[in-house]
Amino acid sequence: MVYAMSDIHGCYEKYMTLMEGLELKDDDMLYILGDIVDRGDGGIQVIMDVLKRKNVCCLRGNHEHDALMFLAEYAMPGGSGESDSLFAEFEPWLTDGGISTYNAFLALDDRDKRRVLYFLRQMPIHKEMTAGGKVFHLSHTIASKSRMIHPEKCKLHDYLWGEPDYEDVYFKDRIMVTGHTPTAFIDEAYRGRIWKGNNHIALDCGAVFGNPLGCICLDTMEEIYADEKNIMRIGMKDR
Ligand SMILES: [Mn+2]
Repeated sequence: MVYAMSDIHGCYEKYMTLMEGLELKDDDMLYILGDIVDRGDGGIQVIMDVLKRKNVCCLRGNHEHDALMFLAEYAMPGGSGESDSLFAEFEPWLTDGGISTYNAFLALDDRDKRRVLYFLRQMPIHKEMTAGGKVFHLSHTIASKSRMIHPEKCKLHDYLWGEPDYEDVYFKDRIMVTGHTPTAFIDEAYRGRIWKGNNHIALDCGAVFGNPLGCICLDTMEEIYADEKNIMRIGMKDR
């Protein structure tokens, strides 16, 4: 089975509850579509857990991108040191939850710091894969349809900060799977739930804003939700 989730944003307990409920088998695959880090306190813990697992693939979100730029430059031995200008440049990231990742990173030993930076650096930007006979395009976010129908012209920015048109079908033969935009912003009735429609699947349930962390099985369209302690499954007939 192939699973996808997104926007853990440091919610380590919800992530662990979900992972215990999923019980990934050797031939299962879990894609995490970015924004593992920032806001909540446990983003680095989630990365350390992912590093122990073989069948989890993490795509880059805008928060990983900023974290990598800042941490590699500032928080490593031989970096630029206490630079006020760097702090000023990354002030939007630090105040949008980056400070919790920065503090957790500083607490790591040098070996783990290097492992985390390597992890952040190698994160793919987007993936296309097949599950249950359907083709899925996975990325943290996507830009408007008019840009995405020319993937050869798309830039990194489109996949990290793009604003999808969820009312538009981008491709008849593939489903665009994204995080980044909390589903309550697409339809308030879907607060805390995965949103599906128009060949889109939107995964960001807003876990860090008090909602469950959502995960979808792309083979069966089963939805799995976790809070800090409990797991809830919404069956396949709910497609
Ligand atoms: Mn994001």
